[in-house]
Amino acid sequence: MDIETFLNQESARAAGYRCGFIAIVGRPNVGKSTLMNHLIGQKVSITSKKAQTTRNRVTGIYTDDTAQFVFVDTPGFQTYHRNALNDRLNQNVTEAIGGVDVVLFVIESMRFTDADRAVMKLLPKHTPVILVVNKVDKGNADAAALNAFIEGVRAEFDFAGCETVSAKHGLGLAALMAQVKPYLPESVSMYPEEMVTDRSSRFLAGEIVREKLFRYLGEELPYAMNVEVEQFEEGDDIYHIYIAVLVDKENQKPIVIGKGGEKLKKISTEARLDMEKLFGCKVFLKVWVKVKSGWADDVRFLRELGL
Ligand SMILES: Nc1nc2c(ncn2[C@@H]2O[C@H](COP(=O)(O)OP(=O)(O)OP(=O)(O)O)[C@@H](O)[C@H]2O)c(=O)[nH]1
Ligand SMILES: [Mg+2]
Repeated sequence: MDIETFLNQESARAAGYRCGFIAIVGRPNVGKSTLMNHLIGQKVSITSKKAQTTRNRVTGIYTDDTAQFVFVDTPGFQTYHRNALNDRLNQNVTEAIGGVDVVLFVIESMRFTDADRAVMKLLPKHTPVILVVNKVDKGNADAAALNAFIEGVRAEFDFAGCETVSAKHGLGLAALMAQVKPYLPESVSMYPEEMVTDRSSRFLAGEIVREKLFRYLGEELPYAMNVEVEQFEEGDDIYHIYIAVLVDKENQKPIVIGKGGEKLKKISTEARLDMEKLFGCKVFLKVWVKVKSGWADDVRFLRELGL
């Protein structure tokens, strides 16, 4: 093949290539982060049974020969409790909806609540919105009931399309991608092919620990906590990562640490395994608990526990 033919072929390919942004929105706990992770085939956004697991916008990038999909996972839109944290979360969502090419509005199969409706009212009028009915694996309805449910929701907003999926089990995801693709603008890719998120490894490491706190602590506690990645060193074949769990009150510390350090050990072991999978190398991880004010005491406390 001569160079001219080659260049013509290349520009023809570039001409058909698509690349764009897709926001994933919905009330807390409908499965937005699970959906994004399964769409891109990598776990970059944390998930749990508890509402408001996602606190920050996280992108997930999927690239193939024909298109690059840049998904933006958002915190579950809060409609009831007004406080500073929720205001910030909601602002994040509104901003995310602003600059994208497509919006995925995620709801749960057979459940359309006032909170869902409140989010729906904020959906953009001039950007295509696809209704994603998630968790169909729960099998809580026959086909006729599910269709009637979907018709009801579609009557309330002018959706560009609809797809029933199970994010958790990967059902309907290829069809959803196919629905999204025509709405992405023709453009060359914006991110390198191998990139799966625009978030740093350091940020993702902190998020993974936060996920384990959400999964292994009781109802209220994880909301009152934060994590701080104090050190993050990328070696050639091992990463050294030091993360502090910040709690408000002294009496919360033993709950995170658990009897004989059991709970903290479980949290850090699981976090380390997830990190090794995500970063593709060995990880040395140290997690400890810190009351925001009294960090010197913590060292003593952990020593007493033999950690
Ligand atoms: N059965 C079933 N469960 C699912 C499915 N998708 C998500 N879940 C579960 O729903 C819960 C919430 O999932 P997340 O992905 O964290 O939900 P989210 O919408 O990101 O939640 P926030 O970030 O808190 O707004 C988790 O326990 C998931 O395992 C699904 O397709 N089927
Ligand atoms: Mg989430």
